[in-house]
Amino acid sequence: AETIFLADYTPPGWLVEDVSLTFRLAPDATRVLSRIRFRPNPDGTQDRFFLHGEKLTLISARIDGAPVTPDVTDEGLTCAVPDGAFTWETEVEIAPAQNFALEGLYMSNGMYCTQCEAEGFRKITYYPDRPDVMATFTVRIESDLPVMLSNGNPGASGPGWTEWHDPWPKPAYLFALVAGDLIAHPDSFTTQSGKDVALNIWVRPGDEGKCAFGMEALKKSMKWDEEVYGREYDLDIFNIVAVDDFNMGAMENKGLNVFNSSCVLASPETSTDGNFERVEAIIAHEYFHNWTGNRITCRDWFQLCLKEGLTVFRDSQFTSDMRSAPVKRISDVIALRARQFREDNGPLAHPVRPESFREINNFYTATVYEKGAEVIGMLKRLVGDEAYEKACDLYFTRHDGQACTIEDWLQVFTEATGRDLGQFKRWYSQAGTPRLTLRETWDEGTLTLHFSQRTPPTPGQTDKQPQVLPIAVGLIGPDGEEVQETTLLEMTETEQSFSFSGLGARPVASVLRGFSAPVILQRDQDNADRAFLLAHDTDPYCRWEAGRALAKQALMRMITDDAPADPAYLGALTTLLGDETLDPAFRALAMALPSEDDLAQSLADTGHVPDPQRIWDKREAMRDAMADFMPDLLAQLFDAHQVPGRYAPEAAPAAARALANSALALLSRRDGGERARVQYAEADNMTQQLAALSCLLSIGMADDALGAFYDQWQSDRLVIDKWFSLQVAFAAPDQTAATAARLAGHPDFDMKNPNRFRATFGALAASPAGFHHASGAGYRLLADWLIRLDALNPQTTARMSTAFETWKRFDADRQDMIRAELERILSRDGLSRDTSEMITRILA
Ligand code: DPP
Ligand code: ZN
Repeated sequence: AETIFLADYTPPGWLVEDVSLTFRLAPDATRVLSRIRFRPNPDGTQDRFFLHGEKLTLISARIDGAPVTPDVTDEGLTCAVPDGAFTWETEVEIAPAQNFALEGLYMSNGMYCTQCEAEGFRKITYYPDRPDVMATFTVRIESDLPVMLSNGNPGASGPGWTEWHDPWPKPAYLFALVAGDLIAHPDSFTTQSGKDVALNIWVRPGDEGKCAFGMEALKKSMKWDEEVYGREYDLDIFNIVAVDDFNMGAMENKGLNVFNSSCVLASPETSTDGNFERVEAIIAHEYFHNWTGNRITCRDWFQLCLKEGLTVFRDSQFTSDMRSAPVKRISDVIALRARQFREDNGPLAHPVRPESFREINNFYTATVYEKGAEVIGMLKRLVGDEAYEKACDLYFTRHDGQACTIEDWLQVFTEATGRDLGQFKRWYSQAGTPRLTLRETWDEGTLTLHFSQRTPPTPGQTDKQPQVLPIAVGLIGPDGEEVQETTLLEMTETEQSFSFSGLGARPVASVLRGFSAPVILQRDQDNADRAFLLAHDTDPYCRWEAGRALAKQALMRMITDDAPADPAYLGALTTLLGDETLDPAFRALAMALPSEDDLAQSLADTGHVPDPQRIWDKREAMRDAMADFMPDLLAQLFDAHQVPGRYAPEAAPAAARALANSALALLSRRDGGERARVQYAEADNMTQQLAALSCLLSIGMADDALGAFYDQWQSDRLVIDKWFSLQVAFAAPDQTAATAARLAGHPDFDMKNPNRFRATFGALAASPAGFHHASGAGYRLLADWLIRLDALNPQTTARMSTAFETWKRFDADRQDMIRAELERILSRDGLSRDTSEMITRILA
């Protein structure tokens, strides 16, 4: 298939007035009848009438009631059509039970379900499947299943049929249909203007007890969007459905969100604190799409960040308001570095708004989502909160009901603020992570910060222009008092200096506060200044970052010079951990070491060839050193942060558990697993149970607990996913691949279920020492399974092929082995467009 370019965009030749669909559901032969009213688009040309359609059996087609014979190919059909408006009708047949790609209409445990973003609707019927064609939909579903749902408001129904009508024009990617034997967890919400909205979370029988938390999250999200963005819900009903087989996290279909069950179901017994937080965030994310995505959608798929970057930014604001803002910010930075920086610094680097693709599913990336959200955050920081609100209001009023571009989004900011955003726009077009270098000079009461910025070349982009960098800075005096509050420096040049004068004694600069721009800050700072900031910085992100820099420095020296664990780092950490004024969640974050992947990247950046096994060994050695250095403090932290009483998933008790369990992980290295065994036996919630199991696994003493865990939870799919992934994650590096291979032979392994596949092979890919083991077993195993999965589910296969994206960091032997595996995958007959695009880009 050919490459599609942003520059080639042309408006659709015909627009759709409205659509009526009838579904006669049957697993192997579903009939879909469509009635679509087309009219010529005055802004387009009517030279060729083309409708997308894939894997459809065309039964009949009519124009204004008269049969026609279109030209049908693998990708769609063309047909001679009359001038002016006309009504198009087709009947097609599809086989949802044979659809393992999980795009279009498919089946999951006997339930019918759809996924149409980005281009799944064309597997349901012939249609102009592009987001700039928006229409109202009326849907009739015929089946003998008790529950039949679609977008919008419910219409008439009778025995064996139900109708739905969605009054809001939408693109086809927001279409959804669900039918099955489902149970509702019902509730309601009254909007700010007094409209009652019926709410339901629909689940399979047996999962009813896992809906209450998601429902509360939904109501909080609805209220928050009214209060913070002035956005009210616009239908009589909002349905969420949990489905076990799903490629992504969730999908914001108008009025009928479909969720991977792992992102909506939650109960104290089966879900961890992390799961609860994730459910809350994803429910909010999908709900917020109702305005940023649905009411205002994307003109074309190159504009994906228009809805995703903005909606991720909105859900992070929501989480910050519901929980701890500093902890959310630090967690987001960790995730950004782990996923987006990795992508931005490898062969898959692409701009936030890509300019070409072969398969759009491959661009649902950390860059589009997370860097896209960072770009919104920078914009808000640069224009200020008030102007941000004004610009958003203008966006919502001006573009309601439209399919928009990044230009439309930036234009409302230009108008609201009078700012020229020309240079800022580079954040959307230039790939790669800027390196921001800082040098400081001090001269008689004046501190000058000399910055320079440079973005390394990325595929297809060799020359980079300077970007607008908002750099938040504060100054801390030698006595630990802040002498300069946070101020925003705006860097626009390649090199630029900023001075602070009238200072008594030389302060320590706290730079990039709140992680004010998604850059890699390179700063020659000595450990004394880092320790000082760790002790005194008023900005939680910079404070955490100072500790991380100390830890990283210490680990790098252990890896490159065989240095012992740095006592200065251990001492500074001990002081921080013992500071009872600090949020336990913050302390838990401070205790976590830089990841293996992070260290590998830093080693590669500084001219070393990372050895994954050595990185693993030295991180283990550091954790042993931590356990040895502060045994009493750890025991005290563990005891003092036990949470009595009934489990609650709120931020405060979760923070206490996070700190206690971080302490437990280190304590277990010295107590033979004694505390973990007690905790495992007494746990009445999954957070405590899983933390204890992890500790036992990490010291190789989990055999009994693993068996007991399986016996206890074998009927709970989501918990058994954890059982699969933990065993791989905690295997010794020389056992990782063998463990994943063994689990893939377990009767509960089902490659058709993306969650189970990811639990097993995602965990392999996320264990660098095991995946990159010198034997090459990890590479071979993953390649074998990617080849198998590609025949069924290209989207998940392509996503998981990113496991190989860091390959050029490693030594020649590893590179040779990886290249051989990638070429083996690429040489397969019938390899999907998704996977072939990814492997080709990774190899390039
Ligand atoms: N649009 C979805 C989301 O990010 C992904 N398919 O919410
Ligand atoms: Zn989204």
